[in-house]
Amino acid sequence: MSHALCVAPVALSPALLRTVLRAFIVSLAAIVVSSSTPSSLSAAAAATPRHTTAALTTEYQTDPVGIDVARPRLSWQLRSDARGLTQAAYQIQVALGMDALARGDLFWDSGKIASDQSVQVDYAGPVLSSSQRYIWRVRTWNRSGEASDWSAPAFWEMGLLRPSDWSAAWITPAWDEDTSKSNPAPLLRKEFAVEGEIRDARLYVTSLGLYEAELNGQRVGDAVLTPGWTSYDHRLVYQTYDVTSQLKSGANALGVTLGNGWYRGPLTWDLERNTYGDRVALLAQLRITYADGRIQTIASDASWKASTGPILLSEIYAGECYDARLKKSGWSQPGYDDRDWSAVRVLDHRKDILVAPLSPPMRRIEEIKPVAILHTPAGETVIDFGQNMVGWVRLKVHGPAGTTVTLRHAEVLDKAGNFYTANLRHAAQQIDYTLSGRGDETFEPHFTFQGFRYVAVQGWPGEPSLESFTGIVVHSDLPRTGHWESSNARLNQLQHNILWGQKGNFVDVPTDCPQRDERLGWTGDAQVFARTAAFNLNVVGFFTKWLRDVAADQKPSGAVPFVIPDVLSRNKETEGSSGWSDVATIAPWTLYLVYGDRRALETQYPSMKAWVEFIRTRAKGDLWTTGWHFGDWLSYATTSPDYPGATTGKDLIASAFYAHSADLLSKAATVLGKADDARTYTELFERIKVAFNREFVTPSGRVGEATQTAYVLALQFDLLPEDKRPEAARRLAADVKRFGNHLTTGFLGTPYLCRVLSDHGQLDTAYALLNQDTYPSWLYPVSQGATTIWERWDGIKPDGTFQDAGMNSFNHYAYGAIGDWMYSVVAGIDIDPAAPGYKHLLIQPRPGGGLTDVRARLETQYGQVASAWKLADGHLELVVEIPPNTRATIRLPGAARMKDVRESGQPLARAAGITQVSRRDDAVIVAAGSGEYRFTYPLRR
Ligand code: RAM
Repeated sequence: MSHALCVAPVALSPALLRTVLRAFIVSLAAIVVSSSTPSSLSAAAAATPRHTTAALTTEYQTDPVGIDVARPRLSWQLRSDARGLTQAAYQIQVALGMDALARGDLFWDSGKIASDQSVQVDYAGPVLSSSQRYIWRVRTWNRSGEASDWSAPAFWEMGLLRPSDWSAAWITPAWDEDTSKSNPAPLLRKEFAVEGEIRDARLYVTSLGLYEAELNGQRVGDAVLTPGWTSYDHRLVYQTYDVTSQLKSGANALGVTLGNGWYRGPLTWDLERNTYGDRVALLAQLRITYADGRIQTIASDASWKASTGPILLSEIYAGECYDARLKKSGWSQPGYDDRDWSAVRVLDHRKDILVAPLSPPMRRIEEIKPVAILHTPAGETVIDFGQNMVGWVRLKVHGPAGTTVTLRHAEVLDKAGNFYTANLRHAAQQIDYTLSGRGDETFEPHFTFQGFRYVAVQGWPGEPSLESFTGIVVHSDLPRTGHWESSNARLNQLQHNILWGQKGNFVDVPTDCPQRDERLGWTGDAQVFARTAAFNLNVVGFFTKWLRDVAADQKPSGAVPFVIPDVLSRNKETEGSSGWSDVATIAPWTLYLVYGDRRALETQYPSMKAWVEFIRTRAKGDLWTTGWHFGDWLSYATTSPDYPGATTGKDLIASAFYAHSADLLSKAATVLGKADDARTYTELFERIKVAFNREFVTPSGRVGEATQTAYVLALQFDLLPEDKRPEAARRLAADVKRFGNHLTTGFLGTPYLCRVLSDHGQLDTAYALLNQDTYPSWLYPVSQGATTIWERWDGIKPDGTFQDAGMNSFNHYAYGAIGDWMYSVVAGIDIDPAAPGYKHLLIQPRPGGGLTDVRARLETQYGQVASAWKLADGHLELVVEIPPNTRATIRLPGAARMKDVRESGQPLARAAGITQVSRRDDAVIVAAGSGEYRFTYPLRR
């Protein structure tokens, strides 16, 4: 077996405002006003409970250290056991220390503000200073005028706000390198003395390339693959660590290992090196504040020393080659003899691009124990982790010095049960670990990650056992917010696969895939998945950060590149592609809907507008019929002469997205109070619609080539006149049925397929698609044992062979966009665009598809929302949880008469927290305040 890596690095090589929703709200309002039998139950709601104020966050984070937002937004939650709690007023106090807060020596006091706003309240005090910590607390008043106690104090701490705050210099090892190949990872070190009692200490640090810092032999922080990936030409993130407890009096040492990462390691299928620069470098600044107020700064400068260590090669795609015999024991501790180390040199590089993180860093999130050791027909020893995962393997090994253990990583075994790596293309995903021979050795790689379920082991000293291997799951540390479960095990597996597709690809950047020589921030994939992503994990910081990179990499023409960070058309022109570049409008609007984040919308607005204006320069007669587009990527294709496949015309797709982006821009302009723009883009949207109908819609209601995606886009983007919608939906449903309840959609049509059907009276067809388990369908991969979402509907074909190895990822979240429908329609947790961020909730489950039990919950900024329904003996039970300071409109499906409905065993009229009840079609509609409600009723036959 050859250890190619060690010897010669191989040629490593939102959804939008929905028509129906709107119609629903409008008609609901009408019903509440006009219904002949409205029950006004406000008396029951008037009793207001005692409450507390808790869960304080600043810029969505708990006690963040090192932020650079000039006016941080403060949020809190109200808590109470009783129903119907809303906030009537709040007061925020900020002080420069705990003692000052206790003394009432305040930096800012908002005073009592009459407002029900409890999330994203702008700090409005004096200007904030670099490195300063601000302690804050809040109290709230309910509608009865009762105040909560003050919350427990929370804090935020500012990072380095100005380039001039950095006294550190960029440094790189002084030696020359052949940058046409991978080089060993450099170690940089510096000793310094601490004299006096330390109050606190912070390390501000970043790198060109990746870094891992150590203080006195101990790792700094638990983030990995820092500083993450941004549009490095314009924005480079630095991290701030509280290292107070890692320092000691007397001699100390700081050591940093640098890796190539995305900065200069091989990237894309062309394995291009040195994308952003050809030298790795460090920028580090340690700020020690002594008890007596003195400040000492230890900064990267020409006095540092450099050497190399055990990491001979570490690249994102290629893996790592580590020789433990080369470890420099004690190198990041004081007293280490570095006389033979090289000098460093100062590198000229910008500091005005440094920004504090907006998104949590990547971390080791969980550990997976392997389930089996396999011996393949080809004679390989393969560890099966039972889950397609992303991260790396921690191995524990004991053996003679110089033994090299090789781990290769793969997502699947082939039909014969052999290890299969062809779909990785040039990504070697290989770890070579050479033992030091000193006792039990534990190893994890450093500047790389792998996408895998199976690991082939070679060179193991003796027999490997399962205990020797642990899968370390790595991704951006985004809090889990959503849970979805049902009575159907296969749908639960689908939900699991969606979540794992997200875990595997939310690696600081939303990537298409985590395993082959790609792993790029494909805009189309991110666009289609954003809304689903926001159910599973809290992605607000993650997308806010990435959208800044979208804007940063947007071309002067307004065109948005295919991938962000843009490594495909960096320094080149590009036109973007419909459905991909529209991420510039769709994602900010999604953040606004899901998190009510007006600031993200405001920040992105110029980018949104530039994108729409770019299309305008390319459009002809209000249709976008020029340029090159990906189209409905990977839609159903066949060689059957009878049915050519589901190819939707690119002119139609591009024009539909042009309309949609103009529509979202006009909505954003309205929210932001830009009246002129709102008018301009509403008119543009209307004109595109007219042109779209003229060009693509026949008098009898056929849209384009009558593909599923054509109907889906036309309906979802609100392009058809009202009288044509039912017919379009009917034709769509008929097409689905004609193909035996199969979908034929690709990346662009799939996300909205079920939504459009259920919104337009075709719920049964939507469920038939969801339950389908033969190709093409969501459950087909599940039936093949998938543990993540596949790139293609038939990554593994029914005969067990694989799709084209050139493009066959088994961890590609795009088709997981069905998750949105599972949460918002099946479980029924939906957003009112007029009160975004779940301030006004729409709970409107749509039972069907043979399901008898569905439970979903979502952690919002206000607290937990839950919707769980059960069907038994012709009765429905719906348990709903509404967080404090929000209200909900709850639709009880299939409830014919108000008087049949019980809430916690009581008639509705007696239920606390319920303010209004009305009836519409086959449902009873309940308006409620916060609290948990248990509705039961017989279903209409
Ligand atoms: C593939 C990517 C991605 C898709 C593009 C068009 O290479 O994997 O998913 O958006 O092509």
